Amino acid sequence: CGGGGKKDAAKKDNKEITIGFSQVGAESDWRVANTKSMKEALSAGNGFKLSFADAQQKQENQTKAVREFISQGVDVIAIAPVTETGWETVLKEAKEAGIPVITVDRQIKTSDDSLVSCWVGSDFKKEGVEAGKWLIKDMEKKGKKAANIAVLQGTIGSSAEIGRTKGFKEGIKDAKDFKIIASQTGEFTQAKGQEVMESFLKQYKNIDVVVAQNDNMAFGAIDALKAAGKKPGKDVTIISFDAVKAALKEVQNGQINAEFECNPLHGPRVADLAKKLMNGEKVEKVQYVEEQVFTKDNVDKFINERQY
Ligand code: GYE
Repeated sequence: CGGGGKKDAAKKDNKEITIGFSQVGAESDWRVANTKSMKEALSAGNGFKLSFADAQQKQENQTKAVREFISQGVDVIAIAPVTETGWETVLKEAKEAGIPVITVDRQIKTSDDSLVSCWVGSDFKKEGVEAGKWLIKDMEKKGKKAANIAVLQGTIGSSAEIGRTKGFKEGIKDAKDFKIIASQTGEFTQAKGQEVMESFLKQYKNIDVVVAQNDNMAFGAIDALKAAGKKPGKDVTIISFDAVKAALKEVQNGQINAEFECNPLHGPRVADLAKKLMNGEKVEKVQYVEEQVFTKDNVDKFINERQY
């Protein structure tokens, strides 16, 4: 497949790749697993020297971090972007400095395709569509035609939120009596998820379904529902995204009805892309990872191998 000569040369030189990684934050279990995977794969033992920056869920911190990476003169920049937009200026600066940018997990929207070398992550819209379709089937099984749905959205403007919101609406579009009666951001955190769910429960007495756009918000919603005297998973159907181990346990014990998997283990994928870019090899511009759905019917088979 070509490029082998250069790779060997790089190995012989034993030249490490310096890489700056701007991470969203530490808002969720998913994110913590993602950070661990990135740090492990981009380690010295693997031929990397990593500068890691936690943006604490603020894009302005990411802009600063990227500028810092540029002034350090790193070989590659990796970004897990908080939001999709607002990147144009700083990405142009990286391009002018000749530093390739890999985006991972969430995506960036730019007018100029060449500002990002490649992206690897999940198909968030597909996850949302699958969740909607699953709900239609589940309600059919229960003999219910109508459903009042409350959505706990992730960080507004992040591609995970945008995709899951759009996809879910698309997934339920044929179910005329499914109504999204409430929708608000819980910022992908457990605390905010709980707070928003509490306020939903005060405002609406008739919530049949909660769609939490990540597991930590689902955990918060479960606590809020219990405090309000409701049985999560029974009185109210709970749908969630990520499928971290603690959430799979909730599927086992019936408090979450369906989990739409989102894979956080991107470290080795980014390491591979960075090495290829440095060797002048071709990389795939867009790479979606495979994921699955977990319910009580199949969760037992998978829970033990879950590392995060
Ligand atoms: O679902 C959530 C995290 O962007 C896919 O961000 C990621 C999302 C994930 O905080 O738990």
